[in-house]
Parts: sequence; structure tokens; C-alpha cells
Amino acid sequence: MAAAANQAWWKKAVVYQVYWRSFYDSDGDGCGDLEGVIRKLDHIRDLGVDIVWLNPVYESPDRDNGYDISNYETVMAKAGTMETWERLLRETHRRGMKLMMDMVVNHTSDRHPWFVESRSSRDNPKRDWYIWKDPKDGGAPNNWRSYFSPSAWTWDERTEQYYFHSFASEQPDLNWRNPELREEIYRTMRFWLDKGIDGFRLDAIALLAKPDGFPDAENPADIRYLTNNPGLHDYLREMNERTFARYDIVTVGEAAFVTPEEGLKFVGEDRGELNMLFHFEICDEMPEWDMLRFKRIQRRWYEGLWGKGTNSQFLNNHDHTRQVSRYGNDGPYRVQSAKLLATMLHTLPGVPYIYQGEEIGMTGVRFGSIEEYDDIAMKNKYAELVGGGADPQEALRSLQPLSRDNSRTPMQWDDSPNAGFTTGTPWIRVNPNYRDLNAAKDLAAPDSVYRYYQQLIRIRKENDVMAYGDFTELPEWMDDERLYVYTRTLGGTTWLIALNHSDEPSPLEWPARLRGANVRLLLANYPADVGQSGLPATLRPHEARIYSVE
Ligand code: TEU
Repeated sequence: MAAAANQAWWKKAVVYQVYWRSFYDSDGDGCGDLEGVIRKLDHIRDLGVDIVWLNPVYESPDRDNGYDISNYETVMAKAGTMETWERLLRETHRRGMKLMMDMVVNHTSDRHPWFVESRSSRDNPKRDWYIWKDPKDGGAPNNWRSYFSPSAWTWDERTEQYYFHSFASEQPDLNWRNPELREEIYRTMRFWLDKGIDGFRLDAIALLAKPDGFPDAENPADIRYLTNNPGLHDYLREMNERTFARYDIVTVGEAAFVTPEEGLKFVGEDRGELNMLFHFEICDEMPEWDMLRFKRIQRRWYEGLWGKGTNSQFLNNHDHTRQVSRYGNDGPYRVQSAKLLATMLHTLPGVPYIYQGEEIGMTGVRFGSIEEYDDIAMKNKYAELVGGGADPQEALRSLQPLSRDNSRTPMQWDDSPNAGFTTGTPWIRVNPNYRDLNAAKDLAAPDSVYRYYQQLIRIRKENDVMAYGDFTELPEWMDDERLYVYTRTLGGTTWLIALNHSDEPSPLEWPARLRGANVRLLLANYPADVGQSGLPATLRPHEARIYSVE
């Protein structure tokens, strides 16, 4: 395998995602805010995190929780003021961390002044900043769905045309064919870069290009047609040249439906586009834990990117339910499982992302009625199902496991009312398990998940092998559905990671080449003597161990 690609500060980084509206509410209005993030920065810093990824804070009607922007250069009042944001930037930097902003340039809010102008008349100068089409056969211009609605087109009575939206009708797509629009976006990006931010997470960045003529899809339900269309990489190269390349920053592209070969087009170090890829071959396409499928995906992406571009490692975020519930064990082995998943993500090739609350093993949630949910994607889908005749309770049950709200319930700080998140009424209900599952209780526990994350991040940062070491699965367990055993090797350093992703103890027959090696325990998620030599004959349920091998 090719040697690790050239080194860069962000390749050894650990990213922590702050969904600020659910992080900490400083003023009791029930919604998290930037002042609240400032007050909790030490919680993030003490983990050992390098980069804070802040979900969108720009002015927005909040139909999609900030991913429907109505002014790119102001902070939404719910979050705070520009002064608060500038203080957050300073306080983040003062703690030796970097701030990565979430930038949404595929679409705006339908209340953005640009769209208000664009929809005002067919000959408005900004008409072409969005995508307008005449009806076809008396209906929508084609048969495409959007991510959030049965049709990707919404009729506009005033100008008697349809406009295109990859997500909700409140999120009209920008027309990236228009050079004037592109320049305005680049100017906005430089507005934030000139404030001293350290990077961007680029939302839905694989959707910018649209195909000529918008032909009908053979299978409208398979929405891949929304992504990776011709011209996309021309836009990304121009974007990089006009903005990112002029600053010492890091960029990560959220790109759905890409293969490793396509992913490399975004992040190949010779491409002049983006730095890191955030793909969804797991979270979008692997509904529940499947060890062999997970191993295959990891192999494919390692072979496709390693030495040429940088992958991200994550199993949850604000759009995907909490990993210990979806891909682990959130019952009797919740603590061990949370630590095992973390060990895997921080030792596999790629930059690890921590989603707020993951570091204390927070779990998914099940609310009793659709009214208790907030997620526009879930509510639109529920309306579509029930409108199509589905039983309401059955529709709710079918949508609950993957509802984005599973990971959007407030951060659970302590066992006081509303988990210490707010003194007001929370914008979304707190997970009822907060009394037993919260940061204060976890930090006081001898088997604290948070303290394990601290150790995991520390050994990653003290050694280059995790960021730059080659990845090799041990053939003895390649087809094992419980055990995941692999090494990372850089120069003379070899680390061995052994994971038992199951509720049962798993015996291991170590190969002779390892039985005689000098093996030393570096970290374990069960009580163990770090530094002890020798390999275990058995791994306990959800046991994870990291060894150095000489
Ligand atoms: O999500 C984009 C998105 O939904 C897909 O690209 C991807 O397949 C994956 O499922 C993520 O869920 C981004 C934001 O993360 C999401 O919160 C927004 O709702 C969406 O864009 C629209 O801006």
C-alpha cells in the first residue's frame, strides 16, 4: 500500500460537532445558543479535541434548523449576535482549538432576499440565480423526488413556473450555472474566512451541479440523480481557487452516494478541490450493524483513498441516530459499546468526528407522537405515508428509528430538570433517560465514557501511527462477524486493535507470529492493567483493546 499522503495538521485532528441549538441554553429561552457553547468549551477542550464543527448559525427561518439560510452574513437571533460569535471564535482559539463553520451553498431559504427577488418576476435580474422551469404535460418539469418531498418542484402561481429544490420547498436550489451567483457565494465564503475561521464543512456539496434538461428518472425513488452531476468538480475547483486556497484552512465535503473512486475526485491531493470527505456509505446505506459489510466498506475506502486523499470516520451526526443505539448496544453494554465504537472510529484510517453527547454514550429516543418530533424530513415523510393511507401509529413506528431527532435531543449535562440544558422549556424534549445518563454522572463514574475518549484521543495525538499508519486486517478474523482485528503500521511502530462487537465473549486463537511478539497493552475499555504484556485468549462482550507490538 502507498505510504501515507503528505502530512497536514488536520490529518491528526479530532473533530467535535456542536449542534448548538441542543448543546446549552444560556438565557432560558429553551434553545441552545452561542453563549452556551462558550460556557461549555472546556468540556470540549478537555476531551483533547482539535476542531469544533459548528452547525449553521446564519439568519434563517429555521424550517430545516438553520440549513435554510436567509442571510449568509448575519447570525440568527436565536443563536446570538455577531459579537457573541466573534467571542466564541476567540474563546475557541484561546483554548488551542479551531473553528469550522457549516456552509450551505446548494440552496437558500425561500425567504432569502435573493429568492424573493427571483420569484417576483420572470425578468428579475436574480431570476437565473435559482432554477425555474415551465410545466411539462401540465405538471412538474420531471418526475424527480427531493430528499424531503415527493416532488423536487414547487409551483409558483405568480410567474407560472416551477422552481427546483433538492430538499424542502422552503429550500430552493441555487443555480450554480450562473457565474454571478457563484462569485457572490465565494465573496460570502471569504467574508467568514477573513474573520479568521479555520475551515468549512460544506453541506450537500455533491448536489451543486444539475444535468442538462432535467430528464425524467427511470426510478424516481432512487434520488442519486440529485448528486454528482457533470460540472460539479469544475465548480469545486473554481471555489477552491477563489476562496479556500488563499487561506490556511481545512475543508470537508458532505457527499452522499459516492464510491471511493468518485470520492477521490473531491479530496485527491492533486485535485485542488477539498481536503476531507464525509460520505454516507455507512450511515445512509447500512440501516443496522453488519460487521462484514462494515469491514468491506472500510477496505474499499482504504484502498480507494489511502495515500491519495483523506476520509472521515463517524457513525452518527445531527442527521443520523446515535451510534450506540443504531450500531452498538445501548442496553446492558452501553458503556462498553460506546467505548468500542469510539476505539474503532479513532483507530481506523481517517479523521474521527465526535458528535456532541457521543462522548458520554447518549442514546436515541422514542417519542410517543409525531407532534413531539421536530425534524422536517420526518414530518414530511409521515404526512406522505399517512396521506397515502398508512396507519398513523405504524407510520410513526417505521420512522422513529432513523428520525434525525434521535440525535437532536438536548445534551444531557446533569440530572437537574431538562438535564441542565435549559431553565426554560426545551425546543425539543430531553431524552427521558437523562436522570441516569448525563455528563456529571458519567464523569463521576469509574468507567466514564468521557474519560475513555480523553485517553483514546491522547494516545492518538501522541503517536503518528493512527493518522499516517497503513491499515491491515488480520486474515484470521477477516470473515468474523464479531471480531474486528487489525493493525496500523508506521515505520517501526505497529499497533494492534482487537474488538469484540457482540453481546457474547469471543475466544481468539492468536497466530504464532503474534504469540511470540512483544505485545504491550496501551488502552482497554474494561478495567485492565495498561502496560501488561501478552494477548487475551478471550474478549468479553463489546471489549476493545489497543496494543503496541514489537
Ligand atoms: O444533509 C444532506 C443530506 O441529507 C444527504 O446529503 C446525506 O445523504 C445524508 O443523508 C445526510 O443526512 C445536509 C444536512 O446535514 C442536513 O441537516 C440538511 O437537512 C440538508 O443537508 C439540507 O441542507
